Amino acid sequence: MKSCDIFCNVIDNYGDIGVCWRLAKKLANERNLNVRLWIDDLFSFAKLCSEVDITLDKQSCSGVEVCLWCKDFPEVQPAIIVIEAFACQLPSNYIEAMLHAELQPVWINLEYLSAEDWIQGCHALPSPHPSLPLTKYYFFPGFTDKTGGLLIESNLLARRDAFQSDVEQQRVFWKSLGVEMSSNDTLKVSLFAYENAALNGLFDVWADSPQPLLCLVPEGRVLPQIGAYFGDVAPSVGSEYVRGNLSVHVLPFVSQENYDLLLWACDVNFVRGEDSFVRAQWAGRPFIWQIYPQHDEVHHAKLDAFLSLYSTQLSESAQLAVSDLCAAWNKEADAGQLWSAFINAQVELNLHAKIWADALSKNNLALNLLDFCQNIGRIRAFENER
Ligand code: TRH
Repeated sequence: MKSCDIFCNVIDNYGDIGVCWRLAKKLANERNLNVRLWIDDLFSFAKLCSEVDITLDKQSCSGVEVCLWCKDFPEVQPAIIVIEAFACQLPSNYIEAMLHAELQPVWINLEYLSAEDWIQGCHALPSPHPSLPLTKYYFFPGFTDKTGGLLIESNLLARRDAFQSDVEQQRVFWKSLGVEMSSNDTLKVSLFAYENAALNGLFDVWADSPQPLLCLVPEGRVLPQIGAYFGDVAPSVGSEYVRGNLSVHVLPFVSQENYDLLLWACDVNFVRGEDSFVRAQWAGRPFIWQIYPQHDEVHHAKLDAFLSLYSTQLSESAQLAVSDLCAAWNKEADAGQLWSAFINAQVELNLHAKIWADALSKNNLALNLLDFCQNIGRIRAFENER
């Protein structure tokens, strides 16, 4: 059986482990690999996977061997495929072991997702180690077929469609979260965000909107701001607020599987970072992306690159509605005044979101990665024979 070691260094938030965990499950459960996930922060991991016991250095979760990545890294036999996520530094004794392995592992650096053009030229490039006879390969997730594609589980879109067309499944889901869904014409909006000064303006507009709006907020960084808006110093899971036509419900931070259901069940999703941004696209519903802010401001170029790719097939008015609201949300400017244009484009955005997800789903990251590793393995075997 093929084996794979995935190394995950949690920098902050949940994106690093969110992506690694998804990839680990996919390779173990759908591609039958022996997967070890080395992670240096079990606390963050436990937030999105309730199976995890933070007191254990080694445990099995959903078919994956989860190991605490500690300073004194144990002597282990490297796997056939070694994935360092987001350029994290592998332990030196592990690199040493790769050097001496009978079959040299295929060493992959799984990069951050971007829609920028340059990644198409860098995807799959080799990067020879500066001093050792080892080569690592860059693997870039992305939106075009010149990139590594995106992580998607098998049948995900069919499961999504079944859920979205089944009122009973949705009712059971809302009930499991403790949410009373009062009327069908309520617009449901999920809000997963970093702190954002544009929130108050948006809430003001939602409170005055002709259509009732229910905003579902998973527990997280934006919570104090929500509390402040409604004059509550201690907002927490289960808190509910009402102003005009706006109701807000604070949800727990749910499992990744349930987070998908939340995105599928809502009409509009505010997402952030990397993984929730991808999941919002699989949801096939309009979304607003808050990109992970970087000190050198390079994230604005990343945002523009995505928006221009995403909106190519949209009418001019829908393009503007999406890009203006996204830009305002990311610049923490007045997003409220842009809401009505966005929601007026809802029918077109819904249609487009489904077509977009279908097209992207053909470029499956895990399958591409395995094909790539197999090719490298073949080339090496061929070179050894010569
Ligand atoms: O948490 P994030 O802001 O992560 C960020 C980004 O990945 C960023 O690129 C990276 O540099 C930085 O971390 C270090 O957002 P992201 O990527 O959406 O990850 C959130 C994960 O949490 C995702 O896997 C979905 C999951 N999630 C749940 O499982 N349950 C929930 O209730 C919610 C809201 C999210």
